[in-house]
Amino acid sequence: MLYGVRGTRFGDGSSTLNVSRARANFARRLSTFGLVWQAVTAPPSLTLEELGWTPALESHAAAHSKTFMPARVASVYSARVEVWLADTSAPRMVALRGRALRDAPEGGVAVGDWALVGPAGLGSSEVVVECVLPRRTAFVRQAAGERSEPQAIAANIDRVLIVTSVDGDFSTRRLDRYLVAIASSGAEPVIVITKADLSTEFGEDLEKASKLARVILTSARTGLGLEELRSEIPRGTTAALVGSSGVGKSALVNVLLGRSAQHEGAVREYDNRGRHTTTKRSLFALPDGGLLVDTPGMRELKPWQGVGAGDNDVDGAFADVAALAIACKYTDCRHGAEPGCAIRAAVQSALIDPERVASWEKLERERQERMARQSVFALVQEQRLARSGAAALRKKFTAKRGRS
Ligand SMILES: Nc1nc2c(ncn2[C@@H]2O[C@H](COP(=O)(O)OP(=O)(O)OP(=O)(O)O)[C@@H](O)[C@H]2O)c(=O)[nH]1
Ligand SMILES: [Mg+2]
Ligand SMILES: [Zn+2]
Repeated sequence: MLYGVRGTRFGDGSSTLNVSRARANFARRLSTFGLVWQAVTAPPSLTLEELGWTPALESHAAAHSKTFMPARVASVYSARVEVWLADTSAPRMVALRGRALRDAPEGGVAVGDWALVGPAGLGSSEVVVECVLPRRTAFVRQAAGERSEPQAIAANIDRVLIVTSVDGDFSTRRLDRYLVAIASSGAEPVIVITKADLSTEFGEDLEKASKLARVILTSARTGLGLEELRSEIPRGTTAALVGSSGVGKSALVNVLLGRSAQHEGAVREYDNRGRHTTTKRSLFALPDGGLLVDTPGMRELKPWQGVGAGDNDVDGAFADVAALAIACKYTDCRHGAEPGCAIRAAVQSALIDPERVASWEKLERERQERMARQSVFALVQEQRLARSGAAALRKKFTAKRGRS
């Protein structure tokens, strides 16, 4: 059955009325019981579709109890999340059930995830996340520090807006890194160059960036490029802002929202770097539709592609170089002194920038190291799941025996 809370029909089915009635009843109980969480990012009242709900999510939800309500994760606080429900402007702070935490998608529950929420127990006014629904897209990186594990930055996003400023942040190498991470996310990359009011010498950066992805030149001060940026986040879609600290991500959130919802931090005078002003990932609803995720500035971005997650993400971001590599005489060509190297030939005839080749080689080397580490991580996870599965079975068995 494919049905939205407000009775918006995605498809047809005989039990649709019951589903929407059950959900409506639960929605009423949600508004009668319990405290309403006063969040900074309080959304206007949005329909499920405006929140990004899709027929695919509806069919995932159909496998669960009809009384559960779909909710979009707007902020994550370890074992609790702030969620937005359809047709109410009151966000809720809810706990995650153990199994929702345990079965969370890759990199943990993230802003933008869709969850099903329900009462904590029979007649209880407390609401909990029962499960997190499978994601359509996700921007995942390797968690900061030495640990080799994934961290989901934003989920179910249509576009990742890679933000870089004209006042010294621009780096093609860094953009390459973001593009590799986005290649396996399922989302579309757009490069947003900010603070155009601060310089007139960004022509070269603009040209380099436009070879990598679509580019929008903006200024939060003069309003340059904001209409174009808005058109990237139409109603029912979600975009995430990512980039270094101080490049003006939160300033973009504020101008697009038309109010000062996020703190903007001054950049350091000597190197124009930011001071990591934003510390939480959070969701914002734009006045003319569309949802936007603001994220804290990243010091480093190490891409993460799940083991066995399909196409190689580095090749995805470097399709031009990867296509050349296929034409090398030897399949294990290291693109050094080997005869018949198509990449070296392309560099020599100025068909490709040697810097781009160097960037590809570095990211490809990193990918191979990362895949080796990730295989270890996947194995540890598997063992952990097997242990917790066995423990759950034992508990069930003991409980059954206790009853009989
Ligand atoms: N002149 C000018 N300044 C800007 C623009 N956008 C942002 N700024 C300033 O740049 C500084 C950093 O902006 P933020 O929006 O806090 O940067 P951020 O990317 O959110 O930084 P983190 O939260 O630390 O990741 C602030 O002082 C902003 O006011 C712009 O378009 N033009
Ligand atoms: Mg910020
Ligand atoms: Zn070669």
